[in-house]
Amino acid sequence: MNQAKPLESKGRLPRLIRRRFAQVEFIDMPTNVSPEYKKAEEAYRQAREPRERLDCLRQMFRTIPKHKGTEHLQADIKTRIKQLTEELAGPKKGGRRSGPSHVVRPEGAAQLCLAGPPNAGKSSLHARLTGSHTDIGPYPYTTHLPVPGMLPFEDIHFQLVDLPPVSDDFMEPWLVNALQPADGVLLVIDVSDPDCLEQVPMVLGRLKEKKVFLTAAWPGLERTEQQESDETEDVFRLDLPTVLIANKSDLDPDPEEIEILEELLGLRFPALTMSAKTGDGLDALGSFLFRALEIVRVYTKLPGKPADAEKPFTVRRGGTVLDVAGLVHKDIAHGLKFARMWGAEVFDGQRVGPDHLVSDGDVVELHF
Ligand SMILES: Nc1nc2c(ncn2[C@@H]2O[C@H](COP(=O)(O)OP(=O)(O)OP(=O)(O)O)[C@@H](O)[C@H]2O)c(=O)[nH]1
Ligand SMILES: [Mg+2]
Repeated sequence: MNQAKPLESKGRLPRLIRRRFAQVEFIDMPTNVSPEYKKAEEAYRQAREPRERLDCLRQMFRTIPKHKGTEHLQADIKTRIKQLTEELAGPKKGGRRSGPSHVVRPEGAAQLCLAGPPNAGKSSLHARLTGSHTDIGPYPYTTHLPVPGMLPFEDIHFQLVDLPPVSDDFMEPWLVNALQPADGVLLVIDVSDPDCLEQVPMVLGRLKEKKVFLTAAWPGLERTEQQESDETEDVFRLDLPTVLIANKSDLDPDPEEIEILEELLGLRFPALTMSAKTGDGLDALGSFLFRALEIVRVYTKLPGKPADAEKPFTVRRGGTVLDVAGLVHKDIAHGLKFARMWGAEVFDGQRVGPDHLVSDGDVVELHF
């Protein structure tokens, strides 16, 4: 079974994790919104596919109470419906519409987007890490469209999406949409370029204008920053855990450079130093992502047969037997009665219910 399908549980868990870190209340929410609206909003938070998000937005617009107190929100919802509709329609080519072109459907254990200033080496890293043929050029603005690729790590893959740059002068209007399904961001900088001191705050600022917040809060890492407690939970706010990738270390091999840079910028992102040219430091990315995203691999088996040791299904810490069943097939999840499990936290063949939490390396036999 292909492991690159964990859409259902990925849709839920990262947002749960985001909410765990948000620790905030709906304090600016108009008090008289209907339960239908709240339900639509919750569905929007969990939706990852553009079409699903559009349906949720329409439902939000239908159910939001139409009065003065919600005018801003109504306008915001309308704008997003318009943007997403256009995005889904794709470019008009001779009257024929060609579908969504800028949002990459998540595959593998998690989706990570490469973002950063022009010419930092995003595409060079993407090509080396995933074997993709994304365009690389010695000049800025080489990349124009998202390019997906898979980074292998042990027996799983992470999906890396190469993106066009963010600069003071220009940012593709669809770039923030492309970030919506991501589980995290690789913020790539050219560590040998003194301009990166201005570029990092510029990138953060431009994304923040569009309500995308790059944070140091990876679920599997110790928390290093306090979420701004006066922030209200805006349904359109997107918090993305971010790792700073200090690329081109071959041109500036001072190992302390990145710490100094973070100190100067007042940043707390975890950082990895790499060179797309020499390949130095590239190996560290897979294990970092595995740990920081708390990926849990689960191997399935049929009664009386050995486990499929080749291709695990992946969930996040906090995922259950039912989540795994959902990845195998939605009918199996619906009809799931119990599972037998083998692993570190259970005795061999233990019978467990659908809500039982899974741990990395568990083997499950689903009974439905
Ligand atoms: N020395 C050195 N050069 C690099 C490294 N990574 C990328 N480059 C060079 O930097 C230039 C830009 O590389 P790209 O990978 O196209 O950069 P990008 O960030 O994708 O650029 P845009 O798509 O324009 O945003 C190219 O000339 C690469 O060969 C590196 O680690 N070391
Ligand atoms: Mg590029």
